[in-house]
This record gives sequence, structure tokens and C-alpha cells, in this order.
Amino acid sequence: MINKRQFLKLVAGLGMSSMLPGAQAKQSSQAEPRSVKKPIVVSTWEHGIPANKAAWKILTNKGTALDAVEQGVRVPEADPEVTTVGYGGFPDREGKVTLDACIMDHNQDCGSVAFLQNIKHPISVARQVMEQTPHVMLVGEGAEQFALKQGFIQENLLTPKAKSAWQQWLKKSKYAPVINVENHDTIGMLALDDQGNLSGACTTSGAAFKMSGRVGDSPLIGAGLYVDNEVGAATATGMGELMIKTVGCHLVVELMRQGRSPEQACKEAVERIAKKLGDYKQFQVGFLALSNTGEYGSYCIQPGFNYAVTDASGSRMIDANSWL
Ligand code: SD4
Repeated sequence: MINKRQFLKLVAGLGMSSMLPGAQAKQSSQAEPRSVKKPIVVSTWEHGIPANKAAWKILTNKGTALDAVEQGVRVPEADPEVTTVGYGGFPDREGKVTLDACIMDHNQDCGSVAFLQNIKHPISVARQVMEQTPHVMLVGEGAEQFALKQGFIQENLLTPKAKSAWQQWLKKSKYAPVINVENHDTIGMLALDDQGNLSGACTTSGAAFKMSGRVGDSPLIGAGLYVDNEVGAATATGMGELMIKTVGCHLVVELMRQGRSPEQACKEAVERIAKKLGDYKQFQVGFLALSNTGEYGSYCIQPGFNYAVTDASGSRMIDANSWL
């Protein structure tokens, strides 16, 4: 008669160990290796398509997510037809184009600029703040001086189109941003590269005809953008005051950490806004999230927000589900 020890040895030798009692349970409790869909890049609104294209070129050439998001959002920053990002952005009520942007990488490093004038690519200045200074955020005159020292050139960013929209606005001087229209072009971009690293970028000229000095969510880490490589990344578009009051993008990432899918996390963040902020129905907010496994999702307050996705199967626009 063989003893227990000899029996186990025999079973192992015959390759039958999976038939032992408890073996099945042990196998299924082992974490499955997660399949990661990479590289991938997602970004807000229709101008996300050409922006993603620039990012995709970098991602498919073994570039980093950080380079991809920077180069991606530079496309709408330079496009005069995009009226709430960079060059061609609608000005504040004094007629000044003031820009906000931030960037964040997989190491939790980040850089940001706010109320920056006369520099076409605030996202690249934000990256320089991240890489060349001991700080996270520079604003206004200080940010502009820093940019000039880094070799950026001073340019007039107020296009004839934006100037005439402002002159038109001055006739009534009523600040009532039109949902999905006056406010709808901030680009937030999230990318996951071949190494499995996430980065994000967000850049805007902010709410059209805002008060001079107003800063929105887009340059604020946690409000307009947040990245945690262990979990995922989120960015936002819409009326920044609502994202600031709820630290919206940080909330989305923390909800993903607790197990929500990207869309569920975005939806719960919108629910939080709806529950806490009485006036939410007058505004648009759209969250967009990407997990570190390449799952993406979005949710917004009002119908009308869409986002661009680019991966190995090509580029497409997706309409976000909405609360109202
Ligand atoms: C802001 N969130 O400055 C920006 C504006 C925006 O789509 O996202 N527009 O409040």
C-alpha cells in the first residue's frame, strides 16, 4: 500500500495533479494574465481624429505615450479653425487669448501652464515645466517668460475670426456659454504605449469670453486630467468649474481603482456632479477614461459629446452616453 506522499509523487509524475481535490479551485483563483490592448489613443471631440493620427504615428514607431500625447494635441493647438484651443482660440472678454494646458506621465510627473498668452503651444511649455523646473505649474507672465527662455516664440494668437466673434459678443456682453458650441473644443488626450505606459495631455483656450484671469479645469492636475499608471487615466471637457469643484478626473481614476469600468467610472463622476451641483443642467461636462489595459469609456451630462479612438483597427468617433 502506498502512502500519501508516494501517491502525490505518482500523480505528479503522471501529469495528473490537476485531478487532485482542490486543484481546480486553486487554478481558477490564480489571477489570469490580463490581455492588454495596446497601443491605443483616445481624445475628445472631432478634432481628436487628426490629433490621434499624429499620436498614432509615434505610438506605432515605438514612441512613448508622453511624446504621443504632446505631439497629438499640438495639431489642434496650431489649427486656427479650432476656436477653443491654442492659436485661433476665442479670447476672454478683454480680447486676450489666454491658454491653459497640462501634461502627465506614467511616473506621476506632471507640468502645467495657465493664463499663458502669446505662445502657440502651451502643451509643450507644460512639458518643459515638468522636465526643466522643480515646479508643476507656472502661470501668466512667469509662464510666458519661462517659455521665451526655453526658445518658444511670441505670436499674436487672436485670429481675425476670433476677433470678430469677440466684437460680436461685446455688443451684448452676456456670459452664457452655449452647451456643446461655444465651449466644445478643449482637447484631452490619453494614450497607452507599447511598453504599457499611460500619459495624458489637456489643452484649451478655456471658456469663450471668460473674465480676465479665469482659469478652468484643463491645467489643473486632478480636475481636467489625471494619470495613474497602476490604474488608468482620465480627462475632461466642458464647463471647468464643475470639474474643479469635484476634482473630476482624479475621481474617475479612483473609481476605476475600485473596480469600475472606464464608462462606469465616468458615469459615477457625472452622477456626483449632478448630485452635488444644483445648476449642472445648464452645462456640459464630458469625461473620457482609458484603463492601463486599453479599455476606454466616456460619459457626459448632455447629449452631444463624442470622442475619437485610434487603435490597431483604425480610427473612429464614438458618441458618449449622457445623463440627461
Ligand atoms: C474650461 N474645460 O476652461 C475647459 C473648456 C472646455 O470643451 O473643456 N471646453 O473650462
